[in-house]
This record gives sequence, structure tokens and C-alpha cells, in this order.
Amino acid sequence: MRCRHCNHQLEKVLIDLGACPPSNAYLHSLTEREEHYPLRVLICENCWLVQTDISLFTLGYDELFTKDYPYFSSVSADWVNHAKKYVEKITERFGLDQDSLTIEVGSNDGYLLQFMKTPCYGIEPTMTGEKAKEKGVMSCSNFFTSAFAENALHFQGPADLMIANNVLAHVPNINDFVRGFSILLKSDGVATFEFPHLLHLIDGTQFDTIYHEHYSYLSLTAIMNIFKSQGLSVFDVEELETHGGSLRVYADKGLRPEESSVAKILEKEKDIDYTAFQAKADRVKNDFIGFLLRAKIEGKTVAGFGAAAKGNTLLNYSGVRSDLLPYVEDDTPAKQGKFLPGSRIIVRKEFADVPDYVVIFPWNHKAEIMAKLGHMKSKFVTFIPDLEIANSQGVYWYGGRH
Ligand code: JHZ
Repeated sequence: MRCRHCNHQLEKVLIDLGACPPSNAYLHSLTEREEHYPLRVLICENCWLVQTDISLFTLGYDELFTKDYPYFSSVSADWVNHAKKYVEKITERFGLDQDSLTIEVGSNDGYLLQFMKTPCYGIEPTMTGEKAKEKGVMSCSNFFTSAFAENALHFQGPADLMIANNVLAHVPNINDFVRGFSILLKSDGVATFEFPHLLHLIDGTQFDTIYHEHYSYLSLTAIMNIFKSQGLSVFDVEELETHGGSLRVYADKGLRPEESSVAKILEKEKDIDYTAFQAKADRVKNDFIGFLLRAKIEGKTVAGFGAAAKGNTLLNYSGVRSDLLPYVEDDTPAKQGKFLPGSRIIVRKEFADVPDYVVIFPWNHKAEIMAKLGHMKSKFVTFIPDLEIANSQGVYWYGGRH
């Protein structure tokens, strides 16, 4: 396969996770058929874009982001709060007022734009956009491309601020997507992008964030190469704790001087060590299977919490099925009553009883989930980066090796 940014021939494999169905393709019934596609990640040694090997599957992105895409950003109160703080900060920093236009790409259910007090609209191809409309957030039901940007420029005019949170990873044609920002931004406009940082994906063995829906695993180095080729330059970057360690990148059309934050992150990225990633992921997988088997042999009950896409990667790479984990509880109505892709474990609205152990799949929301479930007598287990067992008083068993 050739690099989706620079067309360089890709040879280096970061990780091979076998084959599984798309991670958000929840099943309506156990008799439904599903396709499994190989999931392998390659590294471009020319521009450093780390990318899913799309030569191994034939899925179009419109098959991954279907109308019934079940990820609703507002289910996590912490994430909504993060969005609220961003809106306050960005409004002040760039002096947004009633004459400023903000456009969010991948605006989902309006979790962020609901806080904007200045003119704005969202672009969201999935049905989650209907929820945004219920919140009074204007939402266009489209995929964002450079052609869309040309059209939007003509009809709605250029933007002062453009936002894309956790969207860059989801686009197959990343050059065209970024070109769209270049087209639609005012000459003094600013675009901000948040994405899980490759540095932490590798350091923190976050291999479960790899799924077909994510075409790219991003570093500042790769992003700056892509942006430069499409007429955007990065002038500031912040490290965030969200999603296990993310970056928020600020870009414009070259007007603002580059802040020292940029060189600092680029320097850190020089130390990324790709070599032991597969072995570290395999240790997590072995711990996961070992834990579930031990619990089963000891007659303990186990349930999952959070039918996250990342949970499906862990479950499918580990080959775990409902004999070892009978159900997963999730607060998202669109997932409840359905079956997880691949493992075919049922998603429930409520816990059937008080399990001895609750496996938290979205470890990125662990604090929020523990606060919510802390009244339960269960023990809470996470596997990334290491097996950790906690009760409401805190961690009492840690299998740290990293
Ligand atoms: P969560 C997401 O991945 C979505 P996922 C996306 N694919 C992306 O790119 C990455 O983040 C970065 C449930 N839950 O956020 C909701 C509760 O039920 O880790 C979700 O199903 N109650 C765009 O899918 C899941 O857990 C709660 O109180 O891995 C969380 O999934 C909380 C906090 C969560 O996303």
C-alpha cells in the first residue's frame, strides 16, 4: 500500500490485529451476518503518517459512518464539560463576536456547538446530527470534503473559526479533507483540531483505539506535513488528557508566528519507539483472557461497562465471547439491546445483578464511570496500559509492567 498523504510505498508494520468487523457495526440480532476485515497498521517512513492498511478491506467510509452510527458524544458528561471549557477559552482567545462564523466538522449530537454564543453551524453525516438539531444546533448532513467546502464558501461564506475534534483520524482522503479547511477559512481565520496523540497510543499501549474507522494515528510531525501541503500552518499546540492523551492543534494560513509549544512536541515525538508495540499489546490481551478465565474457574461473575468501539477491538483481538463475558452495560439508547460486532455480546441498559467484577472498556472515562458506579460492591477492572483492579476506595491490585 502507498501512503495516503505522500504516496510513499509502505513497508513497516506497527501492529497486526487479525481480522474483525467494523467496530461500530452493532448487530440487531444474533442471526445477522457480518464481514470480518483484516486490521493492520503501517508506518510511513517518509512523512510519518501511521495508517490502517486499507488495501486489506473494501469498506467505503460511508459504510463505516452509516446513518445509524451509534456514537453520541454527549453520553460522557466529562467530554461535554471539556467542550464547554473549550468554547469559553476559544471565544475569549480569538475575540469571537456576533460577526464571527464558526463551523464544526463532525459536530455529532451538538455536544460542543450547544455552548457557542456566536453564529455557528455543524457538519455531521450520521444521524447523531438529528440530536444536535433538537438542541437548536444547525447541522448539515454531509461528509466534509474540499468540494463541500467550495459550496459552503459560496453559500454561507468563510469561517473565522473551524473545529474538528476526533475527526482527522476518520477520513480516508486526509489531504482533500484538510484542503477543505484551507478553502473555507478566512485569511485571518483559525482552525483547531483535537486528536489522540500517537505518542501516548504507543507509550500507553492503547492498541484498542485501532479500528477500521480510524484511518490514521496522528502525530504533530505527520499533521504538520499534511497541513503544509494544503496551505495551513500550525502555530500552537496543547497537550490534553482526553482520550488517554490528545493534542489540540491550532492552525491558520501562516499569519501567526509559531509558538514554542510546537518545537517542544516535535522534539518529544523524536523518541517514539515503535518496536515493541505488538508484544505489549499481546501482553494486554493475555492478561485480559487470563483474568476472565480465572474469574470463570473461581465462579466469579463478570460484566462489562461501556460498549466503546475500543472495547470491541480488545474483545475481538482476544477472541472473547459471551461465555466469558455475558453482557456489557451502556447508557447509549442506540446501542442497548444490540450485540457487539464480532463478539456478539449483548449490550444491556442495566446490570442484571451486582457482578463481582466490572470490566471498564472505555478506560479514558474511568474516573467518571467509577464515580457513577462507585456505590456498587463490585471491583472495577481495566487492562490498558496494564491490568488494574480497583474498588470504590481506589486501586488495590496493579499488574504494571510498562
Ligand atoms: P468512548 C470514541 O471512541 C469515538 P470509543 C470515536 N470513534 C473516536 O475517535 C474516539 O473516541 C477518540 C459509554 N458510556 O468515548 C458510551 C456510558 O454508557 O471511549 C460509549 O458507548 N456511560 C469518534 O467508542 C462508551 O461508554 C458513561 O457514563 O472507544 C464510551 O466510548 C460513559 C462515560 C460512557 O469511545
